[in-house]
Amino acid sequence: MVKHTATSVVTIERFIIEQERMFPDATGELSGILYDMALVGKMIANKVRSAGLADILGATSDTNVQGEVQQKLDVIANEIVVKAFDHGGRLCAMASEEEEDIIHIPEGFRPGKYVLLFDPLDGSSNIDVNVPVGTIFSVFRKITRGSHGEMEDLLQPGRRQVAAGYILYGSSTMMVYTTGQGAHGFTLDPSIGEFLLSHPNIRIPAQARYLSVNDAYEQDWPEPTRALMRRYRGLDGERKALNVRYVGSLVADFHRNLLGGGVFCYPANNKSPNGKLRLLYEANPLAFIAEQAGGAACDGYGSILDVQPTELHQRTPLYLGSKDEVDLVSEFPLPKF
Ligand code: AHM
Ligand code: MG
Repeated sequence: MVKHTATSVVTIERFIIEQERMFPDATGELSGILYDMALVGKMIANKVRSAGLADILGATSDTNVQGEVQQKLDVIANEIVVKAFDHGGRLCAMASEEEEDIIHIPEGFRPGKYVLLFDPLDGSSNIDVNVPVGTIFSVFRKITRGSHGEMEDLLQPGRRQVAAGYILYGSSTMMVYTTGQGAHGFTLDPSIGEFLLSHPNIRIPAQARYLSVNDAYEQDWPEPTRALMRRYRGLDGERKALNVRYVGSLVADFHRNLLGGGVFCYPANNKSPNGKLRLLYEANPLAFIAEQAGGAACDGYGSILDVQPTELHQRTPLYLGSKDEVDLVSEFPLPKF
């Protein structure tokens, strides 16, 4: 028998297998979803890396050299995810920020016992200016009885997620995920095409350094939101100011605050009474990771993970990151619009 010597190089595959072994009844299906997500991450990373080359390589405005209509990267990323998951036998339904309706598993393929919700390329308006973007995903166990997935399976409170994570296409490509056993980060080594464990058991620093908010909306915020932001900025004399950092790509903003300590805010405002971000594709998965890393997430009224969704593309105000900063929100009575 081959004896493995101890090594500090842990591939994502090995890590997933070792986590699965802690659950003797595990069937390996959830592990399979995580591997497939890592593969999807590599495929989308590949597309994102060459995004700026599309014009140079002979494409005209809408049509490429083969006469095919050029697709936008978020549409390509969406197809990559759907094709990677629709035939694997692990999912019974999907929902994507890019698609209006529930995505069913095609006829002829065995449906599995999980559902996947995802934002294939979040922050995609940043692609044109070479700013990091990300893929976000959320997995639930099916709760209805039939073999096919239904809307009810997709509309579950975030507290019931069995896995969630994101892939950040930044200066390096990273995948961060949780299955409820801590949040773990892996960095893609492009020379070997493997995600390697680089950030085991991430803990968000309790001492926050950053505030991420788009204060161009300040004129539309209600007074309690303005007061909360003044507190974060140290303008009311109650505390030291946080540094403001806002990329405009949620995954990048969240990732920085997860590693460095901070709070991301997308408050409700007079013009967008539920903010902008989507509960199912953005807020829930990042809230699960934040909590697993010792942080928190709320919508201004309660925990994000306790919200019962009513529709697929539901928006939610979002305060996400270091626990003390998120808890501070409850001291400011934000009105419901
Ligand atoms: P998208 O899903 O259409 O890409 O929009 C989501 C993005 C987030 O990544 C980011 O946090 C937010 O939109 C920024 O919005 P704004 O420009 O209003 O500050
Ligand atoms: Mg998005």
